[in-house]
Amino acid sequence: MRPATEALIVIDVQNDFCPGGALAVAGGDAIIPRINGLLGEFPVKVLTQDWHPADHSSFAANHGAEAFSMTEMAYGPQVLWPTHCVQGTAGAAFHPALATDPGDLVIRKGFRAGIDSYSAFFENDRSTPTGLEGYLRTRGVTALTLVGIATDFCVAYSALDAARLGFAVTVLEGACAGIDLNGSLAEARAEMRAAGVALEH
Ligand code: VGL
Ligand code: ZN
Repeated sequence: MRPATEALIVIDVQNDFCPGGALAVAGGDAIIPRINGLLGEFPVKVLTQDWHPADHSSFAANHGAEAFSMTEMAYGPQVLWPTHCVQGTAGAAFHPALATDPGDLVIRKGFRAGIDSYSAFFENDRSTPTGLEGYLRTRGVTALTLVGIATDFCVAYSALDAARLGFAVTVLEGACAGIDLNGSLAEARAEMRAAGVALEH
């Protein structure tokens, strides 16, 4: 067992991000057995869930736009995604192979229609908090290991925010799956490295 100061953060292992889902990420389901094993090693375990209302502003269909095109939001550029992880749908549920019972906390994000939320810590304006920082700090956590989907979006944004907040951050890339949209994976890895995030396999 890892020390009491270490938390595992499992990002968005949901049906829509796995093969067959609305925003399927290649290999999204293949990482699940490893994650299930890791859940037994950490004293603090948090699962996140992307959780959008049907009228969410990150959905291309709500703009009459092509999926994976770009738009400009008040907080900066935003990818327009296929409709995914709509609250209460099967696509938003955790993948059935994921062992969710060991989780201490499920944190939902992206529930405000007007703003996307990749990070487990802040909305995409990088300032509206989800509350996860307070949860981790009040439990005495100082070091985080991040796994899940997608390496270059929700995992990377979470890792960068966590590093900025002063947590020691490791991303286990072998337990992550990436989207890789227009070089986003290489860019995310470079940004994480520059921020002092440890990229391990
Ligand atoms: C994610 C795109 C849209 C993710 C969530 O979990 O990385 N990506 N919503
Ligand atoms: Zn989303």
